[in-house]
Amino acid sequence: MPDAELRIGMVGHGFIARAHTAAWLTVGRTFAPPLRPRLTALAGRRRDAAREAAERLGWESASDDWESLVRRDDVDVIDICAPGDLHPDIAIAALEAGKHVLCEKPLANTLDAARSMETAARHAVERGVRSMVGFNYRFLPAIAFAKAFIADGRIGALRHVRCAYLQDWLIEPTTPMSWKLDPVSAGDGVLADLGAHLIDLAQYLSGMSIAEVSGRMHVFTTARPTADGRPTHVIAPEAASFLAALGDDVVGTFEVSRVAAGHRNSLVLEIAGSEGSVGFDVERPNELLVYDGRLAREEQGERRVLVTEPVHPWIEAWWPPGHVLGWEHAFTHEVLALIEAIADGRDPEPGFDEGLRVQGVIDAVARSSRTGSWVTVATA
Ligand code: SOE
Repeated sequence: MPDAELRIGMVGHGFIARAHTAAWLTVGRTFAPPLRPRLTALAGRRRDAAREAAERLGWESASDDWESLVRRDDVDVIDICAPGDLHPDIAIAALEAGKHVLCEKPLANTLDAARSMETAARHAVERGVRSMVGFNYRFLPAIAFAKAFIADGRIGALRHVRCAYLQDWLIEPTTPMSWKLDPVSAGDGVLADLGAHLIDLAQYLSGMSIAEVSGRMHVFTTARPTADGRPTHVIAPEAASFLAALGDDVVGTFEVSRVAAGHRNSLVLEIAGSEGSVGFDVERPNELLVYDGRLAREEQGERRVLVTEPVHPWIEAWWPPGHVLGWEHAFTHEVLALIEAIADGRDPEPGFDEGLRVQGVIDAVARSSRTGSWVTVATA
């Protein structure tokens, strides 16, 4: 293992912070990263809860003060696992303090906030300070392999992007409010949360930008109790659907929901071209469904590719073929990409510029939902 440490400060200690913590702890045991992560400090809203989480997760210190954390001389990276309304203040303060930043998706809750973060990130690069957005699904081997497969022209000229990210944790009207339902902390709700992933994957896999959208957001349960029983009537969107034009000649259909009965965390996508298609389902994360239209017609059909060979992205460092990976392994690959970029003195991908592109699409879908018309995605 290298001598040089990369000292991490994390803001937040919810379930995604737990996934990031596992990734920081695992990356050095599985790969040979040029810098060794150290879990230096954790910050949360409440000191006692932060201290309990730090003890349980293995962080060396804990506080309720992210503003001091981003200024610590013994911290090199700030890993933001807090609600979206806090992303801009934390990221900009960290970048200005010379800390590299990993920020969970979506970049922010508004287009203007995302713009300010992307500007701060661009200025920070001039001081050798790097930033990255946590679009973790890019870092599953099957998705990275699909990206190369499509880029190699294996499905021909792209025609369709068809995707859905469906959950059902809100299907009960009595499920109480949480920060993910509050438009103040979570912006456009499910469109920002789950839609951000679909938008990023569509642009990443196709290599194209979503240029125009026509969409609709919806709230089914318009009044929910707060955790202490008080009624509340302001609920961020629980479902959204939209059509999209990508580049000049590709059509897209997108659906996200938190009330899709029977779907716990079902991210399903298909990219179809003139010569074939690739399909993915996060509930089968090691598999790609490949259709090759170039085969003789009598041999054609969708086949299952098990993406666990040593030649597949990241697999060689893990286990022998067929010893499958899970949802959490993507986060280890994500932090590995950040560590290697910092060590090499280059910008990691996806950067805040990609986060801003996604935010432009979220903003356009929300505007389309309010106006009922097609909306052009803002590009800057
Ligand atoms: C991360 O993989 C993720 O998709 C989060 O971004 C969602 O918010 C969570 O509901 C499921 O996991």
